[in-house]
Amino acid sequence: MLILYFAPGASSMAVHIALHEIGVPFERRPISFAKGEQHAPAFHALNPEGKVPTLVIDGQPLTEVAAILFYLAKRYPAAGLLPRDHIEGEAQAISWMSFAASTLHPARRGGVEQAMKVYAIADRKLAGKDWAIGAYSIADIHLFRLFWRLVNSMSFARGTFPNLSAHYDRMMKRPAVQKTIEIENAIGYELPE
Ligand SMILES: N[C@@H](CCC(=O)N[C@@H](CS)C(=O)NCC(=O)O)C(=O)O
Repeated sequence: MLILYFAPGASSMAVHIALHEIGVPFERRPISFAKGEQHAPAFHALNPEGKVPTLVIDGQPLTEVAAILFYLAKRYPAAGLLPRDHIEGEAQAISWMSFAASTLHPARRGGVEQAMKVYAIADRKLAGKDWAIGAYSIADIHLFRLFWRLVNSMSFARGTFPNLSAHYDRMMKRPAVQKTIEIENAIGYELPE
């Protein structure tokens, strides 16, 4: 049994997309940031950091986008979210997700200049590729959610990130992405600036 604790538009959106890609049944538990539900003791018992995503797997909480995406890709290999029996491909996906979590995710808080600098690096890393590691994977889902947040929170000239923008358009065509956005939009976004 899988239970996803999430907030619309937050980091948890990546896990929500992956669950729709896989098509596995799961229970949704929205967390309202406006009501401060991430600080509730019952939620801290699952994730002492008080952050989403938290995925409860048969009663056991798993935190951090990269770890949850990795778990889902390995647990449900038929979804094709990681290359099979290809350790180099898996390592490339982990490399992208580490870069996403440690460099892209905190960049917005560092201001426009910092964000532009690190997203330019991501854009260069994507040059000549449809997908981050060549074939579609969890790395694309992680990358997309972060760029989606940037696009919806900072204004920059069209054409600033041609490769990321093309990747964004490719991702927006995926039914799992469309379904996630539709569900999260219906609940309502309560994200900080
Ligand atoms: N390193 C974590 C970051 C998760 C994270 O920062 N989640 C934010 C939303 S994007 C959150 O839950 N914030 C609630 C809060 O800080 O009160 C991951 O990759 O999963």
